[in-house]
Amino acid sequence: MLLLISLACKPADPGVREVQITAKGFEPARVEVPPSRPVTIRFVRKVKETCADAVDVQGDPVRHMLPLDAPVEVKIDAPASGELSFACPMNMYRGAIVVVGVR
Ligand SMILES: [Cu+2]
Repeated sequence: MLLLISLACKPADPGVREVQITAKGFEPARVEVPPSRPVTIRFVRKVKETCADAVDVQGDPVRHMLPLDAPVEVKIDAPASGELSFACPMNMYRGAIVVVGVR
């Protein structure tokens, strides 16, 4: 019983950030992460009609397809500072993974 309770109360994984793709693009378009740590960005496309049916993340050679309503996890290594951009294949909708905080 205690185990069940502790599982139910388990906080969301702090190493995961969720970005939804809506008719207006990536929301949030600015994702803050701690420096020099691996982080998972979970993209979820929530709208059927959008050109953001895939995402390119800076420094990642793989284009990640984003099926409707199916979360896609992209693992990145946050740099010590600065940011990594991400965008739809046409580079119309854009966002950034922004490093905040000190090492
Ligand atoms: Cu686009």
